[in-house]
Amino acid sequence: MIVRTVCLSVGAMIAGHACAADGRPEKPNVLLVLADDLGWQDVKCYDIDEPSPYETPHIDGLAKEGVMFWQGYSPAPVCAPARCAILSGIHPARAQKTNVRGGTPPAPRHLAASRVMDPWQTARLSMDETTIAQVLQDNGYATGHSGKWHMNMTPKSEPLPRDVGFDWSRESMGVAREMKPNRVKGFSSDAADDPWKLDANGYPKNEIFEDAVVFMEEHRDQPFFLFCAARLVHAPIQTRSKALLEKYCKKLGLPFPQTPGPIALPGQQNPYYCAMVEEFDKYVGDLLSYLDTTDDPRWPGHKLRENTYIVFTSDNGGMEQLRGDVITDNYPLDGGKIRLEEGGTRVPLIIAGPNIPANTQTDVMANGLDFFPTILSMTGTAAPENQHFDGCDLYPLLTQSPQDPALVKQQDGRVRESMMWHFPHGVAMYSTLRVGDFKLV
Ligand SMILES: [Ca+2]
Ligand SMILES: [Ca+2]
Repeated sequence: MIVRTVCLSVGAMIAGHACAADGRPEKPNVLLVLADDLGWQDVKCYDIDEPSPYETPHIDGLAKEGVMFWQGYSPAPVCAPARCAILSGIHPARAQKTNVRGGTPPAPRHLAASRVMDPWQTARLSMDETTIAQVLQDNGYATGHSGKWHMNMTPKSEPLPRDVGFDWSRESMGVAREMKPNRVKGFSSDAADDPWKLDANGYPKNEIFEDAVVFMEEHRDQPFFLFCAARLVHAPIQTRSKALLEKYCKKLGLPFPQTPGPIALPGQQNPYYCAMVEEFDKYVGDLLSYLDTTDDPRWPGHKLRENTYIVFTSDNGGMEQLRGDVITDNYPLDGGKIRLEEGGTRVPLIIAGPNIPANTQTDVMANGLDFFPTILSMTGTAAPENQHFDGCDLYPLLTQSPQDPALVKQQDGRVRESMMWHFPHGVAMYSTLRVGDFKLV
């Protein structure tokens, strides 16, 4: 066990890492929690129009402990390219990784109806790119991944998490495995052998978040980086908790569904999805509670939370509809997942941790591409030589003046004034460019 109670590095002090005054170990932990398809209006503290029935007390609480971005963006409107961009810091267009499926020769979409071809794209994280996990691993961090991966062409193909810098990885479906025989039957019970056994509060066991806690418990005696990639609140739209489904049916004034058919009510009135959002929030709360209550072996007398940065976001905007189910509503944003309008790319984003002011909101633009350089600054880790970053280091913004856009600088030193997205797929085949308060589609 390594116990550091004194500041070891003048360099770390210069970089703004308080360690002399309070004895905090110089390499803080980093927890990156990535939701799947959680929309900008799906978290209560972001809900600005017609109030949704969703309850997210733990994420709302996290927002009160750090900086809440109103203009946080994902790098892409769908899962895989956003995930690759977050881990590599490379824009999906530069990486030629712009969609979920690919890696095969382009072909016309339809021989008669639509002869347009999508451009070739890799369908996976490039083995030539360096990930944030690799760089932190080289700097002495234990690096862990739990949950969804989805950065390879097929579930077993390269790169797997261990190929790109994760020491420890447990991939699983958690509660997202499709319910059998359907979503109004096959609820969880409290039987010991139920893989989704209900806990004392009625929430189903979710392997992804339990694995995340196992990783932290096994590695808390050294600095750690944990990438917890949830599968909530992605389809299948279902909940294994009958009580939660009943709760939201009641809240919405709906009868308990007798058949698994689609819920077509407009807005944010899908009781299955309501339950999923609450479950997701509860599991995030479990991680926060672990950090809040667990001693930091590297910093006697302190809890892990005091020396852990938490980055919370979603991989793309909310999925509004699927097979007749109205899932959620990103309004007042336009569109949702798979589209480049704001609803497909704007996401909840909260960052908290040492030296970051609590209860702070900002309108400064941020992007998942920023996490790599930001985490390097948080951890005092040097960037690899010749590493290109398409995002910006948010650390000066977060720690000095979270409302000052002039603190967000590109790798070339210029203040960031624009962001672009590239999605040459689907019916629209488009790019979008945001400059200041304008957006060109
Ligand atoms: Ca709403
Ligand atoms: Ca997603």
